[in-house]
Amino acid sequence: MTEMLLKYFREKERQVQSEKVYNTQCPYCSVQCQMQLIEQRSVTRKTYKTVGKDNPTSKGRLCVKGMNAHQHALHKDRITQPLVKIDGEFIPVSWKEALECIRENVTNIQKEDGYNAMSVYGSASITNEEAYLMGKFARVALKTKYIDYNGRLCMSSAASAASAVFGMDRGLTNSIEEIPYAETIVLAGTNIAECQPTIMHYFEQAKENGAFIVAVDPRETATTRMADLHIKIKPGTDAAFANGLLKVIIDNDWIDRSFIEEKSIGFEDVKEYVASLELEDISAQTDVPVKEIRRVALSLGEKETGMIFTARGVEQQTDGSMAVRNLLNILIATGKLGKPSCGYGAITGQSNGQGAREHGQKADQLPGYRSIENEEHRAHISNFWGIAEKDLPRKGASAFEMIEKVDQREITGMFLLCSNPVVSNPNARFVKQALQKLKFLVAVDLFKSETAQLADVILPTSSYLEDEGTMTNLEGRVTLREASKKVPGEARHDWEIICDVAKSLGKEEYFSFSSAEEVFNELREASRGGIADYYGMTYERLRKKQGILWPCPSLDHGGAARIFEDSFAHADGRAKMTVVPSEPVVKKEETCEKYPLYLTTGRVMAHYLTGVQTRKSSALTAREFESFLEIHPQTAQQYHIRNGELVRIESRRGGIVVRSKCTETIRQDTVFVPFHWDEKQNVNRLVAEDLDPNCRMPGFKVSAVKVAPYDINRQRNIK
Ligand SMILES: Nc1nc2c(c(=O)[nH]1)N[C@H]1C(S)=C(S)[C@@H](COP(=O)(O)OP(=O)(O)OC[C@H]3O[C@@H](n4cnc5c(=O)[nH]c(N)nc54)[C@H](O)[C@@H]3O)O[C@H]1N2
Ligand SMILES: Nc1nc2c(c(=O)[nH]1)N[C@H]1C(S)=C(S)[C@@H](COP(=O)(O)OP(=O)(O)OC[C@H]3O[C@@H](n4cnc5c(=O)[nH]c(N)nc54)[C@H](O)[C@@H]3O)O[C@H]1N2
Ligand code: SF4
Ligand SMILES: [Mo]
Repeated sequence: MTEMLLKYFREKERQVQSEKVYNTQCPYCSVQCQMQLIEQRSVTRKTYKTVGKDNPTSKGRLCVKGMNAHQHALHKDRITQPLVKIDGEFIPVSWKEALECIRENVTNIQKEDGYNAMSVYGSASITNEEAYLMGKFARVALKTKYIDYNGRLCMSSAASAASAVFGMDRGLTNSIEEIPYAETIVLAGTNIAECQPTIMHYFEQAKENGAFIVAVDPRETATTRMADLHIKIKPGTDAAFANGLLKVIIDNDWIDRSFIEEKSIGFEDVKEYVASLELEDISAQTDVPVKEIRRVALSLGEKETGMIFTARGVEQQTDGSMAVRNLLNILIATGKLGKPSCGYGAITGQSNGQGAREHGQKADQLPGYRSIENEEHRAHISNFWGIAEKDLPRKGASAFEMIEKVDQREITGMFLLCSNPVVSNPNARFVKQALQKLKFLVAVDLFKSETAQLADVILPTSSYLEDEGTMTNLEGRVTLREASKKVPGEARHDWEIICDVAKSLGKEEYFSFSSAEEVFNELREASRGGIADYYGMTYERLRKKQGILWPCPSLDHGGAARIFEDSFAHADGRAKMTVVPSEPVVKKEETCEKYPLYLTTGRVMAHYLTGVQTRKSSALTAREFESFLEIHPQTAQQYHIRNGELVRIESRRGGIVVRSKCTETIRQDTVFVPFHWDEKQNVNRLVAEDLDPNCRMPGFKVSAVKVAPYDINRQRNIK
């Protein structure tokens, strides 16, 4: 181009530039940072940038994922038309054809195999409105008991522990603003710096205020580096570690006797049990020096204020729910609940990790955190929905157990919305083989994920930029995600899709909504009087107040910042302590001569879950473009592994190949692999399918593996 032409275009670009602003919330983690996507148009091109918007939680901050989220939403691979698989190939069809295909197949399956042959697999990355509709869709439109969701693999341990101990399960028991004033903070199996980066600020402020911060993690992470003490625990032994803390606290009488007597039950049993334990044995079991156990106990026992936070490191274990309960035992014994800067936080994971577990998407649940096995709750909701109580199914099975039922051909059809179970469930190879046995699979997604590729029908959905609705963040704050961008092609919103399928099955009378707000208004009524009561919230109030913390039972209620100030949510008002054995009932997979190393799994800052979205983003992929094995240099040397080379990792269930990253930041007996990659890098091919008996959480954080260098030329292991 000549100089003159270039000048002309530059001038033109400058002249006709226009700007469009889309308000939204980040589609990724549970902080739900508010942001604006700014689209700048000129004659020659469109450019995008994302800026943070002030809000009570992240206060305008954004992390690298939020800043680049538009890259997947605007990606050319977005599905924009319904697809039906014909002779192994996806063919674009009209919505009418796709819905007719679904109607025919679902009707046939239910005729041949019964109502319960159809299953629904949902997600905590959808809005409250959609999560509510998923529950109603399964029970009313499909009349099946089989519905569960990806939150089972995420929040079920913490949720079941909080429900058992407090009678109520809300992410943070206190306002997030109280964190900076806590004198002791325990971060157990939570990597906030990489997984919820925009709330790190609260912990940094606590540190500036002189708090003693403890991080419990088998690896060094950006979070443990911020802590004053890093407990480099042996994977899977958090319950035993908590027993050690309880023992020291009780032996030294650092307990709050009046709190225990007035507000709890079960203390004497716990006291008796921990008295029978030896601190040296706990130290050997956890590989935590006695001195460190004493140091943490001293701080928790002596300081007036203190908070404990857990996430998946503690929870994704076959004893995850009990390990959390044991950490809660400490808060009860020391009276650190219901007071300023005294409380618990289960750091939720997905964008709507909290809300999506409250309104009926779980196998055993009805809206408002009601139970599907409670006669009163059943009568209330069936009456509200206008169906006979006898027609309301009973409880079904958990996410992974549904897949086992698919394998056994008890379930033959599945409606999957917003999840990629082939990559996110344990024993992934088994999961893929099982799903291939389905007579009919519908996947609602933005992309052709590894799971969607197995589907018979893929329905195109809208993204966070396009879909309006409420999301409940990690605090328990219900926020309204405004969305103003037009859907691409023929994509429809998840809530519309659920209603359209229900209508095609002849259930329009229960699913005739014309906006997300209408669905929310039904949800509010349905949740009224339940534990998670949203009745007092309206879109208008949520807008004005920038979100409301539940419970919010009436239109003049401001929401609850700190819960359990007067009493706990059980009928007797007391918190329940219970003995937690140091040895789990379902044993974690032990290492042996053949599989000598512990494998633990988790996340990196730049990628999100199964990576379907973040791997589409060039900015994020540039940061981390392939999976890796974090391994201690001495362990690497022992197995002839050099830094940066391909390694084959094998467990009893299969093998994957990833590149080594030698680092002294990890324990010598443990290796770490993130789970953001699929196919041959899918770490869940290695993970065992044992489940926590209380909440059916898989033990993602401990498997036994062996490692060896991988010779790419010979495609097999070399010695
Ligand atoms: N960047 C990023 N952020 C995310 C996500 C993401 O995929 N990427 N996902 C979101 C979701 S859905 C979730 S659930 C959260 C998860 O948030 P986190 O639970 O904080 O993340 P993880 O990396 O799974 O695990 C946390 C830590 O547990 C440690 N750990 C492993 N085994 C043990 C153990 O036996 N005991 C203890 N104490 N620690 C152990 C791991 O080394 C890891 O550093 O993050 C949310 N935010
Ligand atoms: N080994 C190991 N495995 C784990 C974990 C671990 O720590 N280690 N963590 C577990 C945890 S905590 C979680 S939360 C699960 C998550 O597991 P998944 O639910 O399988 O993970 P995602 O990658 O979020 O899958 C979401 C899918 O929905 C699509 N999608 C995105 N937005 C929308 C939307 O608005 N509507 C619809 N319909 N589709 C959408 C995406 O393109 C993607 O294909 O993985 C679990 N698996
Ligand atoms: S990933 Fe989480 S912390 Fe990062 S911008 Fe999104 S919501 Fe905020
Ligand atoms: Mo999660």
